[in-house]
Amino acid sequence: MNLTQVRKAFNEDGFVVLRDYLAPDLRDEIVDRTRRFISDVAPTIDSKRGFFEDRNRPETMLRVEHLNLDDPWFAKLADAGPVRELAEHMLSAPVRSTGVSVFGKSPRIGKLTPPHQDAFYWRITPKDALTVWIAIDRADEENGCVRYVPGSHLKEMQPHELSGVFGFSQHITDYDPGRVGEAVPACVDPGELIVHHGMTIHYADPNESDRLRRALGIVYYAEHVRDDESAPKFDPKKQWAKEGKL
Ligand SMILES: O=C(O)CCC(=O)C(=O)O
Repeated sequence: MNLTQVRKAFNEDGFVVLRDYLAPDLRDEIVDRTRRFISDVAPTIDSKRGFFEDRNRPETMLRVEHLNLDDPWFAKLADAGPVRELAEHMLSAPVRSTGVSVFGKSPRIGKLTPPHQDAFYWRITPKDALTVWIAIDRADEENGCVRYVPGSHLKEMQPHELSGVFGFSQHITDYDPGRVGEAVPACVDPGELIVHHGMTIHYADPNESDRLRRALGIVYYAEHVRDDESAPKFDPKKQWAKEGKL
C-alpha cells in the first residue's frame, strides 16, 4: 500500500477508506475483541461513559467512551502499532491518542448521527486531529454508514447548535448540502477502516435494516496542538440526565 497516495487522498478529501491496511490477524482480533467488549463489558459501564437507547436493553448501545480504560488491549491498540502509525502518516506529525470509543446503531432503533465536525467538540488549536473509524459490522446505506462531504475539512468551521439527539449533542445549524456540498457514503466491511479529519463534515442515517452497525473509533491529536480555552465548552450529560436518558 502506498501511504503517500493515501495521505494525498486524505488531504484532498478529508477522509479516506482503507480496505486492506490491517493485517488479517489483527483485523480479526479487533473485530472479535470489540464484539466481545460490546456484549460482555459495555452493559456494565455506568451512564457517564455508556449510552444506550434503552438501558434495560444492552443491544441498543449507541456509544461507550474510553474503553481503553476498561481493557488495556484497546489502549495498546491505540498507543502503538499500525493504527497509530497510520494517524501519524495522515497528519505528518507525531500524535497522541485521546481515547477509544465504540459506536452502535441497533437494527431499526439506531438513530441518526447528525451532521457535525468533530473538531467543534475538540478544544484545541490548530485543529490537527483525526478519527480512525474501524468497521465491526458491514456498514452500508441501509444500516447507517457514515457519509462525508469531500473537501469540507479545507473550509471554515460551520456554526453548530444543540441537536436534540441523544449521544451527539451538537449539529450543524441549518445543514444544507447545497451550501456545504453533497456527502458521499463510505460503505465498509468488518475490519476495514476510514480515517477522517476533525474538520470534515459527516453524518450517518438511522439504521433502517435488520442488521447491527457497530464501529470502533480512535481519536488522535497531533502532539503540537495546544488547549484552546476560547473554544465553546459543552456538558450535554447534565441535559441528558435531566431528560432521563442516562
Ligand atoms: O459512527 C457514527 O455514526 C458516528 C461516528 C462519528 O461521528 C465519528 O467517529 O466522528
